[in-house]
Amino acid sequence: MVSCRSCRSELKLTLIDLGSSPIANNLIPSTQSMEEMSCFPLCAKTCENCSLVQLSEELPRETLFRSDYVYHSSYSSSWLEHSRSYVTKMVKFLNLSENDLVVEVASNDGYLLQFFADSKVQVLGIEPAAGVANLAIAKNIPTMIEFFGVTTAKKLTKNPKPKLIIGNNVLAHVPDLHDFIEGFSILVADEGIITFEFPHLLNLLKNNQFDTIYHEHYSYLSVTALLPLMARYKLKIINVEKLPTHGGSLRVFIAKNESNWATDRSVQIMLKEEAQYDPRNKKIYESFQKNILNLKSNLVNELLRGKESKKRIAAYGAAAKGVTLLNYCGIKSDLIDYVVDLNPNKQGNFLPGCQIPIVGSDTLVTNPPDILLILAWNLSNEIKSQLLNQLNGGMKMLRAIPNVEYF
Ligand code: DWN
Repeated sequence: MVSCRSCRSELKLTLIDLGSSPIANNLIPSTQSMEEMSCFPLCAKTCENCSLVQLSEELPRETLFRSDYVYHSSYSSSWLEHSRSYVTKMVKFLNLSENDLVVEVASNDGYLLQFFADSKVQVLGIEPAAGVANLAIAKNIPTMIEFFGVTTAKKLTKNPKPKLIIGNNVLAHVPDLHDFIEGFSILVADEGIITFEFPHLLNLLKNNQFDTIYHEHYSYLSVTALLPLMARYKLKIINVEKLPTHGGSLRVFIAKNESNWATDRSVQIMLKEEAQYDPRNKKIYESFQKNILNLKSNLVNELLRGKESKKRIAAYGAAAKGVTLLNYCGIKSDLIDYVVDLNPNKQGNFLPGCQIPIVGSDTLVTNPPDILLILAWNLSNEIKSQLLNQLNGGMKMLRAIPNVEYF
């Protein structure tokens, strides 16, 4: 990419260059496989015009969201709870009933739409990764297996227009933002609402969340960058909510410009807050780069110290962000024996690049570590509550984000 995927300005400013890294969710079945060899540049640039942060190189979406896509939304109980409470809120807010249609784009395994279906609201999922989409279909969640954009939106114009369209953690995953947003503007009812949730760039910058930079995430989002993109398709952001999920996310509410929905003051408040941490500001991006280098050296030194004093070290959560962290820091299976993940589709594989085997939680009992590096730091509380026995037995939990520390 030489130009911004939103405003098309030339991209000159580097926020951070993480070298090259393998595709985070393409786990490898064996350390000998050819796929293990493939690494691609991982460099985030900032658009000096519209402030959108984005990867400088773009991999084809078909390479990333394959039929065997391993991220299943239903493996976190706190994420399911978050989804359930959103549904309760939206059913009340929009007075949704069996006559209304709710569409979710990137509906994964039906983790969210199942709660709307329980409330008797009509639902439709759109999900390109066939494996997870078929799990939703098996739960009776009607799901179209395709990438969303103008073509899909036009196919659906014969249906009643959805009163609500949802895009949770999908905006970052879209190479062609114009086609995607135009699709929403075609599909949504005149007085309908669109909600998007996405990890907030502000937290990435403030809390050193550089590990959320990987090829699947083409963009890193803020209200500042989204406003002009929405305006181009006659859409307005009417409300912004802060969420604790994924290390601090935003939920934005969007409506048609010509609708009766009024814009809440939360939008202006957020723009002011973002201006304090603008990625175009030299002071901000230079200190971010310095922090990431410090973090790398602190983490490697801490693990080496552990190894020297004969501690057994393992990791928890074969999260996509863990692949960025470990590969950027050059941490491999010589330092970390294994990584635990509850998702059976991940177990038996290896993290790409660093070649660490993924195992089930029983290994924590059969081969207990002294130090457990939590890669899914966004789910720390949920994970900690499962590991009380091991923690009482002396195991220590370590995290790298926002800083390297035991907790
Ligand atoms: O945008 C994305 C975000 C929203 O989710 C995707 N591109 C992919 C994914 O990112 P991630 O892989 O970094 O997500 P998580 O949710 O941090 O992954 C956590 C991993 O840990 C999952 O594989 C499930 C696993 N897990 C576990 O083994 N035991 C999770 C919990 C809560 C547990 O108790």
